[in-house]
Amino acid sequence: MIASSNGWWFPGDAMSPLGKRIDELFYLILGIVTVVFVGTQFALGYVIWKGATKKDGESAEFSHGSHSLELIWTIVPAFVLVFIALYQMDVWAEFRVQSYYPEQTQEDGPKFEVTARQFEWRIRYPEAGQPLKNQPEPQDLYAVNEIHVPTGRPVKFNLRTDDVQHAFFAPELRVKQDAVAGLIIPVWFEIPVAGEYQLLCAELCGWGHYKMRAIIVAEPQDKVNEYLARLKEDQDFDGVVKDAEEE
Ligand SMILES: [Cu+2]
Repeated sequence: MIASSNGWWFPGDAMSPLGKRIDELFYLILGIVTVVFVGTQFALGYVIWKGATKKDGESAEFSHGSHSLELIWTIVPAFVLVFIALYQMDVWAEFRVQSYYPEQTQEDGPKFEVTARQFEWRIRYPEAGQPLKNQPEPQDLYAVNEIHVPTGRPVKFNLRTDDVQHAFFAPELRVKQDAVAGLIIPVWFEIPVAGEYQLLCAELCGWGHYKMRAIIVAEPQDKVNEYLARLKEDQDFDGVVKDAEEE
């Protein structure tokens, strides 16, 4: 608890609802491990103390091959592991299994595509009002190392890679997903609070791996629309300055 309150483990509080549940799982497992660790240390200390205070002439007790001990330390951990496996299943499904993603993401479909490449993140948005296609469309909008998403609603996007394996890692959102060559992987997150969030590459992908940093800007939907409109303006700009023409 000391480490977490000082921020040594997590980069601050989880900024997504699913991230909070992932943290809870983390603390549950940490609690179980703590109990086991303290328990075994005490047991070890007890055995050492027993041996050290043994009276002369008292023979040691050999427990090697004890059937009941073997049973206990097989069955108890098995129960603990099965419990964790069952307990975390809904979080896992919501995180990774597309049919369990929030309903809104199923209705909306992917909002943009993120393509990792050595060494940057390329973002492709469909034209306003159009669905995202897997093949680029002429009216698509492009950005590099900056993603704009609306706050307060689950957002799904497609993750791919142009070259080697990368990993989409948004530490504050507790999202980490590999980008694998040849696959289009749907990922989702939800950010309730407007702000800027980090995106890193979490797969050593080459000499410039450390440079694969980007920001996720969470803002109200109308701000996102404004941003996309600006992108479109920039992209459609043909280099001809109208004012100069008139002079
Ligand atoms: Cu990378």
